[in-house]
Amino acid sequence: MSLTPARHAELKCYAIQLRRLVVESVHHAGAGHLGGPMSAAELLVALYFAELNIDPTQPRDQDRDRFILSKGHSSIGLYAALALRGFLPIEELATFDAIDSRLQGHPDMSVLPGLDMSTGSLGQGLSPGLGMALAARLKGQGFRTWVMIGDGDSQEGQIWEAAFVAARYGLDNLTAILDWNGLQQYGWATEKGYGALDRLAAQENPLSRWRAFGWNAIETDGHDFPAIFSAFASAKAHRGQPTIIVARTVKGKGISYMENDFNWHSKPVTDQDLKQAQDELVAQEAAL
Ligand SMILES: Cc1ncc(C[n+]2csc(CCOP(=O)(O)OP(=O)(O)O)c2C)c(N)n1
Repeated sequence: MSLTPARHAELKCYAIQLRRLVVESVHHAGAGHLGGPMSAAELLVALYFAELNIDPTQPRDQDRDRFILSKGHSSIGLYAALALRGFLPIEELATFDAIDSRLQGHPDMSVLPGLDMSTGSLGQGLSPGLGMALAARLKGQGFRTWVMIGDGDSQEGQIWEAAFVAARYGLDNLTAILDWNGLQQYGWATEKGYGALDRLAAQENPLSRWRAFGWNAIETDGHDFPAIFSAFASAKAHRGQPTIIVARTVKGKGISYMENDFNWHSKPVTDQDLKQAQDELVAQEAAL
C-alpha cells in the first residue's frame, strides 16, 4: 500500500484522537484499562481505517472481514476505533463501563453491532477466529479474519490449542497480531521487590514459538504505519499457513507517564493526569 504524506499524517492523527478518547473515557468512567489500548492504537487505526473490508452501515454483512480483540480488556481502544470509523456516535463513549451501556468494560457482541466476538476472559479470542476462518473456507467466502492477542493473553493455553489447529488446517485466511508490549498486568516478585523491572517478559521469543507451532511469523514495529502495512501485505500474500504479526509496541504509548509502566495497565485517571495527557496529545497533533 502506498502511503502519501497526507494519508500518513491523517492516520497518525487518528491514532492521537483514539488515545485522547481512551484517556477521556477512562477518566469519565473512573475505571478502565489504558496501557493496552495505547499500545494497540496504531494497529487498530491501520485495521479500521485502511485494512479491514468493513462498512459501518452494514455491520453484519456476511462478506465483511472479521476482527476479534482477544485482549478484550482493551475494549475502550476498540470502541474508540469503531466510533471514529462511524459504527457508533463518539458521544456514546461517555457511557463506557456504565450500567446498561453498550460499551461494557469487555466487548459484548450481543449489544454492539460492529463487534465480531465477545471477549474478556484472556486466551479465548483465537479459537473463534479459527472457526471463522474455517467457515469462510468451507463456504467459499473471501473474507479474512484478524485476531489481536496480547502477550499476557497468549500465556493462556487455549491460544496454543487454537494455534496448533489453525496451522494443521493451513488457514492462510487467518492473521493474528501480537501486541508485543512486553508487559502484563503486574510485575513479578523478585529479590529487588515486587514489580522489579528485571522480571521475565510475559512472552519470550514469540517468533520462534509461533514458527514451532507451524505459523508464518513476521516481526514489525507496531507504532509505524508503513511497517504495519508492509506486514499486513506479507500476511495476505502468504499461502498455506496462518500468519502471526509480532508487533513490537510500548505499553502506554503516547502518554509519557504511562509508557512502559505496568501500573497504568488499569487505573483511574485523575483530573491532573487527564490534563497532562491532553496537553501531550495536543502537542503531538500540532507537530504532525
Ligand atoms: C482468564 C483471565 N485471567 C485474568 C484476567 C485479568 N487480566 C486482565 S488483563 C490481564 C493482563 C493481560 O496482559 P496482556 O495480554 O499483555 O495485555 P496488554 O498488556 O496488551 O494490556 C489480566 C491478567 C482476565 N481478564 N482473564
